[in-house]
Amino acid sequence: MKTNLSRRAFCASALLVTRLRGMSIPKIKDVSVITTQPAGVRLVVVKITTDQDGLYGYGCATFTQRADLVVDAVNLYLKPFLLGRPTDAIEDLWEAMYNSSYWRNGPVLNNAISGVDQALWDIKGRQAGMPVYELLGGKLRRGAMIYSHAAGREIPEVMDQARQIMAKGIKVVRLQVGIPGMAAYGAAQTGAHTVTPGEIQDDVFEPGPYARRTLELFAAGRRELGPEIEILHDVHERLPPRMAVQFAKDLEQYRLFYLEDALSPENIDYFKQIRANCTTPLAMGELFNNPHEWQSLIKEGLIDFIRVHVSQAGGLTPSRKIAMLAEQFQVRTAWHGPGDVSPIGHCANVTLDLVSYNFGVQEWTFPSDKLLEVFDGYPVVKDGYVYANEKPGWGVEINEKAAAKYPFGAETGPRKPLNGGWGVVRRADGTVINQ
Ligand code: GCO
Ligand code: MG
Repeated sequence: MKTNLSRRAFCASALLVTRLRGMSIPKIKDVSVITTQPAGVRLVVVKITTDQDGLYGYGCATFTQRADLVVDAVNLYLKPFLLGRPTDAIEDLWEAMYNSSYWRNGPVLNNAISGVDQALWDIKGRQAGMPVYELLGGKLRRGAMIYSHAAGREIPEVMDQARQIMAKGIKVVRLQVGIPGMAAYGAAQTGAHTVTPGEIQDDVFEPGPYARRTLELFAAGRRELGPEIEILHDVHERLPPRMAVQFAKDLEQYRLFYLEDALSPENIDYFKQIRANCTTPLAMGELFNNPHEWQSLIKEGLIDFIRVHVSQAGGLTPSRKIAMLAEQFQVRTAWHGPGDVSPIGHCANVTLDLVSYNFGVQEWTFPSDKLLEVFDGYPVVKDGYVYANEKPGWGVEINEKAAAKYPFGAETGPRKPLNGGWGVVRRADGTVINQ
């Protein structure tokens, strides 16, 4: 009895809105998933088609290590749930999807919800004939400052890459260097040891050699690249907490723009100790899926940059709220922007960068030709700033025929059987560590 009443009231108000607006509210006619890996990384994009000809939208749902599970979450659970519903009720649908699984805040379901959420914002922008940033109150800045990655097996290689990046007018550079005989994050591997002869080869990493070599890297960075360039580094949660406190302190002299993921989500309590021991700016968040992970860090001012992966948080709708919370506590944004974010996701990042007063920096991945063959409308970078493409919605069109040319499964080598997933990283004694 009660449900029918609210559904009837809901439809009646929709009719009233249609009459008042003089245009009908589109309904969700189909929900489909585009999977492609033109740049070798598995990307997942949700497409929502409406009952109005030519009106559809795209959203990023990329969780590359478990991409197929996100596809199933959309097809098996969100599609039947969404068909026939109005596309304009974005917040309502977000809450409905979020609560529909009862258990919530996980990487697979959040990415599936994100794909739908971002597609609905795309539809609303296309309907309004405006870029999504206009729907969020318009630009606070013309473009968003980016950072780019300089990496190499040896320090001189990293310095050369950094100079090339600086020559393009880019003002912030991430520095990562390999560790001889080990598997460092963000830099070319220099030969993995096998822990147990004859068994599967797992990567080996030792925190001591990594920390010492990275300190040499930043000494060289300041010496060779000068005091002005902003430099940053990603620990990728590879240090035991006590060492992370020491490392952040030892790096203080090199005036980093920020130090990222010095701790794993499981050890965020140690941020208090890093704060108590040094002034190195701290960034965290790409691994967060649950509001409890970011709220206390932001409210207690234990980080300076929030680095959430927008689709891992559930899309544009929740990420906007994270940005607004962070603004109240002087925490700036640095949305996660690696190669395992689709071009749609990069557009969502840039949109948030332009409309959030507390914008900090945007991690940027430059597109390959194959990626541009599939995705048209990738935001453009000029003199170290990325600009919106100024087209309605996200302004991205997908060539689905080209997307089909790059199906999942192109991985080679020991990763092939892992379906885009990652292997294992171990200490020299065989202990498994965070990736
Ligand atoms: C970064 C990240 C990435 C992640 C990757 C996981 O700062 O860009 O740490 O490199 O490791 O996105 O799939
Ligand atoms: Mg990172």
